Amino acid sequence: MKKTLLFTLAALVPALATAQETTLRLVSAFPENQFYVKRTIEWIEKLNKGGKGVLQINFIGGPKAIPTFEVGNAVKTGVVDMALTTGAYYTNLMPEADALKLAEVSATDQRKNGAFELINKIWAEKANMYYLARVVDYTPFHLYLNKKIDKPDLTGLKIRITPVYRDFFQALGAAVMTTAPGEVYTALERGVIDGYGWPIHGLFDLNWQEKTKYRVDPGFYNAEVSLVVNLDKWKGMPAKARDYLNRQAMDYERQNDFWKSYNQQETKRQADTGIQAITFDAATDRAYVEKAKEVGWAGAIKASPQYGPQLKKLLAK
Ligand code: 173
Repeated sequence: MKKTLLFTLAALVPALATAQETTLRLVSAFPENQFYVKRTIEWIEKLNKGGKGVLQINFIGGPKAIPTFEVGNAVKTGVVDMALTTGAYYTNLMPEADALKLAEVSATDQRKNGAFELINKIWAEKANMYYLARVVDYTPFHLYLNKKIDKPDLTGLKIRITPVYRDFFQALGAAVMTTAPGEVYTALERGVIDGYGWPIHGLFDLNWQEKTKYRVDPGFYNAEVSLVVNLDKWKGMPAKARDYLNRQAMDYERQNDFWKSYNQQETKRQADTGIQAITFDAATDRAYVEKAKEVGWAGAIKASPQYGPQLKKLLAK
């Protein structure tokens, strides 16, 4: 009897230990061969190595698993537990998501000035998400073109967008078309678009340099890519797993200075491959960037009269 009990206990202990291990299913809204995803997969590998018995992340895939613009809803409803995505891809859940591109305050400072708490209040209320960490920062967006312009006037041009660029490019006179990143190459190849909005980096991941002639300088806004977690999952997992995930995500976010040097390299790589910079005079540059900011916040406040002004107070300079 005693022996049997001991035997049973001995058999149960490891089972209990593994039962405590949390596994999170993560998808990426960006294509799998893209650098953000490669970087995140490396992060996951490290997390999994140190997280045995506590937490494991299972990378499910990119837009082939869940289409780019449906990833937000998949996190909200718990179809997946976590995602690597950007706010522009889930404005269907909440217009506020796209305001993070307007941040002139780094993620590190957003954690200090209350922005992080505000974001989490809104994300919880509207998207059932925990906003875990911002893993791209210090990165401007640019307009890339295949037709030359000599002033910031996009009349007659068809430009690929996401919500990030819509108000700004329309204000410059463009006709716009929304696509996921995975459709840009084909749209360029077929001549369906004359250009597109995208960060200063990452053209080469998807071979867009083959189909791109010009980049308009200066850049504008601040590309945001983040890890978000289904809120029920976040709250329901053991404290140990949650703390570990949080610590690992903070480590990832703290590497954001990396983007500063990477962006310089990528700018050079674009020049080396023959992408020409279109530049204006200093006054036009200032007006261009100012206009981006102005229409960006006007759009954010119109879409969310409740939270737009609060976000502006904490994110803008
Ligand atoms: O697809 C996009 O152009 C876009 O909105 C975006 C946002 C953040 C990083 C990269 C792309």
